[in-house]
Amino acid sequence: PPTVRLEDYRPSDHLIDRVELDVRLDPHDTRVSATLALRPNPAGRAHAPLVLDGDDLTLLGLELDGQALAPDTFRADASSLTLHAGPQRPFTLRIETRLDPTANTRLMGLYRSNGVYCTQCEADGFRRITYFLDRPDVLSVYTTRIEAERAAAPVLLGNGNPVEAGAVAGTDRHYAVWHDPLPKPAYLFALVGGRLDRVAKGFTTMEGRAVEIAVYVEPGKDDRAAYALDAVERSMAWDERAFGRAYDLDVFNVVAVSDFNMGAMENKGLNIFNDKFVLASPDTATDTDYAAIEAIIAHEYFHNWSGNRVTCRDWFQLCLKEGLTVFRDQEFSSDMRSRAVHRIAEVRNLRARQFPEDAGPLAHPVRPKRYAEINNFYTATVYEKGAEIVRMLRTLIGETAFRAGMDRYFADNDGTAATVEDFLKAFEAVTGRDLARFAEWYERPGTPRVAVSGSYDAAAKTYRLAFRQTRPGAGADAPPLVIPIRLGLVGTDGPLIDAASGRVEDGVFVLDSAEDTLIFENVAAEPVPSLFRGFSAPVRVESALDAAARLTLLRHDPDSFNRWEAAQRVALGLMTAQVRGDAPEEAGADDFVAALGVFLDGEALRDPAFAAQILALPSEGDVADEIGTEIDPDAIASARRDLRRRLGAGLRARLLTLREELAEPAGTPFSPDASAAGRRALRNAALDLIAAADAETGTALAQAQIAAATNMTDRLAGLAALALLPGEAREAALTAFAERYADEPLVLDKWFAIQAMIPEDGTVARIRRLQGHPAFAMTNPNRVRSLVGSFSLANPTQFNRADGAGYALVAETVLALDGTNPQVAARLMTAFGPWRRLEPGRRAQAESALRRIVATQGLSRDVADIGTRSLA
Ligand code: DPP
Ligand code: ZN
Repeated sequence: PPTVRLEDYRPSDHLIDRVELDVRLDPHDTRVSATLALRPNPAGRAHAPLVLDGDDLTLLGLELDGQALAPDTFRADASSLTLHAGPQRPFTLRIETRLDPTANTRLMGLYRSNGVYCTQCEADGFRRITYFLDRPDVLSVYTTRIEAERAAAPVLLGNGNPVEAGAVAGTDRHYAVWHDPLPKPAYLFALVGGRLDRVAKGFTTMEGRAVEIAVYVEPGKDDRAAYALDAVERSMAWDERAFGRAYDLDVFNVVAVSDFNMGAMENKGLNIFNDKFVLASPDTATDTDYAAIEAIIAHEYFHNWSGNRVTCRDWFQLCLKEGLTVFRDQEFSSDMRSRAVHRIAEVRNLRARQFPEDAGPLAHPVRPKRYAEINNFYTATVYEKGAEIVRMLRTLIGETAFRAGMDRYFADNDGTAATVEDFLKAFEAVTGRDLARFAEWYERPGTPRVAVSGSYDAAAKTYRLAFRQTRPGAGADAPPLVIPIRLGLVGTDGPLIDAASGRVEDGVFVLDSAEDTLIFENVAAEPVPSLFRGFSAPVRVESALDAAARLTLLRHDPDSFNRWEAAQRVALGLMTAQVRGDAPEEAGADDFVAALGVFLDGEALRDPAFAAQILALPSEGDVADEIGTEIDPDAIASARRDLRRRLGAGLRARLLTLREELAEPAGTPFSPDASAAGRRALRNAALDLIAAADAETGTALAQAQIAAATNMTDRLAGLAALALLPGEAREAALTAFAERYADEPLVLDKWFAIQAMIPEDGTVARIRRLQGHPAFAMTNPNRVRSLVGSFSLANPTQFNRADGAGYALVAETVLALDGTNPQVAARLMTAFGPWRRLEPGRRAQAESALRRIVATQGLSRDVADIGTRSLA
């Protein structure tokens, strides 16, 4: 496939100032009339032909300034429309196309989801609606008239503000006209038509604008929309407070649809969501779901400024809006919930998804330099590492300067399509700093390593910390990165060490050379260094701290993140030692159990959410990532099982008591807030460990919890605990759950996922059976991700079965899906990413599955691209 390169960027030869769309919706014969006000771009080439993008389009009519075009003046096919000589003056082009939304299984462009007409245009779906300059640096003002049969689509929504609506005389059809006054790229276009229920509330912006916020859901589900509606309101208020950003239209609409490739989409004034991230009720949504809804509602809303008002010049700049907006939604969630606990969740996610990506064949810079298929670059690297870069920038320049820089960025780039350079320029302007070297973070793939060693001089009362940074695959001449290291010293017996080093400012040391040494003066006793507090940079830290020193940090570090990190490192050390067959760390494990016991006694009830994080061991993936090569997932799973068993046995009495203490008194009304969720999380973390050590008690507790559950979090945690305990009880609970939620696809997704994650030999066969379940559908991305995605990403022993049966299952699914929905197929395939790090037998099996996919005729560009890069 042709490769697009960053260095080849040039401005469009033409601009489109205004777009008037007339869309007559019909299940199979939708007509789109697009009137485009075009003109030559002064920054483009003169006399260039006009080449409009198309994808799978049927052209019905074409007029230039009201005149039908002579056949020899243009060429049109399914994927482009070329005017051989575009006029050297402003002109109007009217294009009529025909679409079949029902046949659109790719879920890009205009399609139907459960009978609802909806659109998805990012990154390049608008060209599936009409021929267009489908690139993010062409900004236009849109007016959209939508027409449909009234009974089939009583609700008609577009971008911007509603202008007019009415009946189409003499028919059973009606129409609505929407106008979006703010110029936008085509990828932010959207429309919706369907039977939908609505919940709404008013909001007055800090500028005094009255806004009507509405959430639209499938009929009968309006009682599940309240939380999303509330999250929109809180997001609007927060963006005013935290970033001075006010909403800019009279209405803000959110629509939930059941078939959606991504989580959600930030179309101007009309966000379209995967219903999984809107619908919530205590009986159907877990605390994790509530938190995800809050975060994604916020994310899409925040795009209104970071993405829409200031958009991207080209798709290489995707992190400009995504990394920044993830950072913004993380800050929002931190303010709504517990900052420390949220930071832990962010880092868990980064390590689970981005670190492996960055260590494998699909690694790419946060700002990629080339792509064959842009849809494959909506990655953890662009999003999550992109957010970490913004966070580091704030750490480097401080909160006040950061806010000033953000204000400057919005002011200087409002209404334009910007670049990463424009972003950094704003911060250079307000700080007077040169950020050229910091910008290196955007340019190179790979997770940097920072090795740190400390030495104490008792006579001189000095403590030296030596740092050395390296980057995987970077040549000797690669410039060092600018790495902010938030740090401090902790005394072994508790009190903080108040030592000074002139090079630590506000707790932050900036490592900007390959090697450097910090010297602390007046250090009364040997300290334990607390490094990268709050995970101040997305690096791997190598330090020789022993378990005792780490347990000191668990006890005494004032930085919560590093307390958690210390416990994680000790657990990782114990598990990797077992996997490598190093001397069995009996004593080490006992010390760990004892330290957790002390921790629980002192703090479990004070901050249950944090305690739940401390109890949750690093995942099998974390252990694999730590080991790095010749990975044997069975050995890792067994080491992790052993450690969980040991914790469960050693802490049993405490965990049982905690479960009692944390139980909600009967009749307590459900609250999804962070503190109630934290109590449930700890109670369920306790259940998990108890069951790991004692199947009988675990079964009884889980069954009782399911029977008494008043919310999905507890019910599902009970089921998840049982899922790890083979036998009758598990199968009976699974059956009962499926019966109870037979009509709830989103809940059955959890049921699919729980079964897909069972770490037993029978799981591949179970999944094949479930693929025939009436609730499963290959056409629905949520179903596929729940059943097959959960398997490939969260069941390491079974996906990586030594006999290759797990790989075969996923490969088959990728191929089965590729013809209908290549985007989701390609995403599923990324699970093969770490294949080279496996032990030789599995590596060969994974490689042959990949090669089978790649050798298949007629692959989509999406899957071919992932396949080629994975094998490169
Ligand atoms: N809708 C996706 C997101 O918000 C892509 N823009 O991240
Ligand atoms: Zn986004």
